[in-house]
Amino acid sequence: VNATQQNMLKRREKKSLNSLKKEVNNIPSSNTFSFEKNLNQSNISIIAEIKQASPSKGQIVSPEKFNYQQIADDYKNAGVDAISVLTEESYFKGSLGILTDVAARNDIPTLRKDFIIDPYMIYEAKVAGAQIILLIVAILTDDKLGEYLSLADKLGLSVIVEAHNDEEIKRAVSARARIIGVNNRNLKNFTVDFNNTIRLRKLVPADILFISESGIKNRTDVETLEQNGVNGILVGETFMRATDKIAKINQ
Ligand code: IGP
Repeated sequence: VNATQQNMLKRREKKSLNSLKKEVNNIPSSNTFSFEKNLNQSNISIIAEIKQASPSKGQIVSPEKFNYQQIADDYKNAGVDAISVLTEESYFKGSLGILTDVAARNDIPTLRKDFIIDPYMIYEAKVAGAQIILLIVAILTDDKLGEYLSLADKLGLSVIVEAHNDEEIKRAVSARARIIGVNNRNLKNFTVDFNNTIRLRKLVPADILFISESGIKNRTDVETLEQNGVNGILVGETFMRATDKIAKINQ
């Protein structure tokens, strides 16, 4: 086994569920749910994403320019409400290490952005320092969705429940999601459509917080969403490509 292989093995060496549970018990319960309280206020909240690559866009920033600590500092200085960190390794080139570092460096709530399909990943998010997780309705059964929502609640994690169509919105509402996120990007053909999001907003009871995700490029987009009752936006690529992130966020 050469050095690179050794590193890869080390990286993939996972903690047992039991040791994760023990670590969770030692985390002080400060700051819990502060993101949700923020999202409930009248001005639109911004979740800025740290993402090196994506399936639809390939490499977004070169690995040499992917200084995630600097990016997190810029997001913090721009006054964003939360930082989303991709932890999925194959398609988005993310990692749990990035999330852990970003969460440790500042007090802004962090979101574990991944395809969560196991309670293990929820404990992992908590131990990494996340305050929010994403649960995608399309990849979970009703039972799992309910189970993961209660686990998150127990651990003091907020959940953005991602839905794409009428049926999934209904499932998210029945599961008692407090925050629903609609992805403007159609995952089958990668096209971006705000109209679908605006239509779905009307199906969600007003007391459930609503986040619009993906493809948001400028002030006009934000105003359109704001006028249609959106509480928060999730922006990745546009901020990742901006050389002056603080200026772009405050534009
Ligand atoms: C950010 P964009 O177009 O601003 O880079 O999109 C975010 O919405 C997107 O990364 C996303 C995502 C997801 C990624 C939304 N839902 C689920 C992975 C898994």
